Amino acid sequence: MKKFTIVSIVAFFVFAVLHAQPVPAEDENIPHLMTFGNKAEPSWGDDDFSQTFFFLIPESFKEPVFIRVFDPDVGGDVDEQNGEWDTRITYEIYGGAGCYTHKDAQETDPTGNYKSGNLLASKSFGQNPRYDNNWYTFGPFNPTEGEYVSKFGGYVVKIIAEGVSGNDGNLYRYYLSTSFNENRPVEGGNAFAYEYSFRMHDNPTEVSHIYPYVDDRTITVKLSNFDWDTDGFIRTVSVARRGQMSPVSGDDRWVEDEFKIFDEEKNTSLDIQFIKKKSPPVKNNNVVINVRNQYNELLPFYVIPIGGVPKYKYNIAVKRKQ
Ligand SMILES: [Ca+2]
Ligand SMILES: [Ca+2]
Ligand SMILES: [Ca+2]
Ligand SMILES: [Ca+2]
Repeated sequence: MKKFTIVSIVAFFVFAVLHAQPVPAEDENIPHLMTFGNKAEPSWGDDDFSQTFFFLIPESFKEPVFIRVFDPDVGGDVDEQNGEWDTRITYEIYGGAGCYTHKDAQETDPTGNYKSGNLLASKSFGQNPRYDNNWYTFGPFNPTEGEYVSKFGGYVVKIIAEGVSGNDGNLYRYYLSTSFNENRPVEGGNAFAYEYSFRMHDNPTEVSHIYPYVDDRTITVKLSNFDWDTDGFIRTVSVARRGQMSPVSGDDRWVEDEFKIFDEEKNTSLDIQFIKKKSPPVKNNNVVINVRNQYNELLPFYVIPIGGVPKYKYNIAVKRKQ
């Protein structure tokens, strides 16, 4: 069965060639990633001031790639001010052996050797009008500078954004591109994280999503959410679930929800939906989410969900009730 998982992931790379690689991606409908300076109170919505993403580049792709960051600075437009602008954010890009496979790199907290691998590039930003509401580009990188991971059939590069001073909120996005100046998708590329720290929409009619991939070893999952400010509810949809509600956290709190995985959900993605409260609307809501299995391992959230966005299948539900 394990073999099947590997085959299905490789097949995914072969067929999912048309999507772009904005992070967050279109199907997620998440406005921005969020990382605060390390002097902020966690009640602003970031528990650890560090966020890791992995980019996947299929083995078949031989051209140089660039990692572009939108609004990398902390000031001016987009960002969240707390007193004076006094925050610095450092972006570090790692490749080479262990950048993905080291176990500390696959955890939620910035502890141990989570900066595993070779440092390929780094840059630090404070308030910087030149990159405010604009793009900064890292690279070019040769895909083989990443770590080859056979189960993905390609190379993995890691980027860590970390608030190294100050208490303001950095909002930003990424794009894995073939171009220095423009956002051009890498054919068959993808990106994933084990924990998302992000900004919800202000508009209460917008629904954001993440898509954790459930492999065939998964029996139960534990969904943890932080600092949701009691903003609506979290709903899980899958091939076998029409819409299961989970509780959301209040200010500066973690809340967990654990549930069993159905056989039909193995080797598919879940669609975890963040549905905002209609009134009073919660604005500037920064939140954190992760999902673990029964072994306490984290499930990856792919920006382009593996197997596509899952659709509830009535037939599966009927079969389950018989
Ligand atoms: Ca400040
Ligand atoms: Ca800015
Ligand atoms: Ca920013
Ligand atoms: Ca919040």
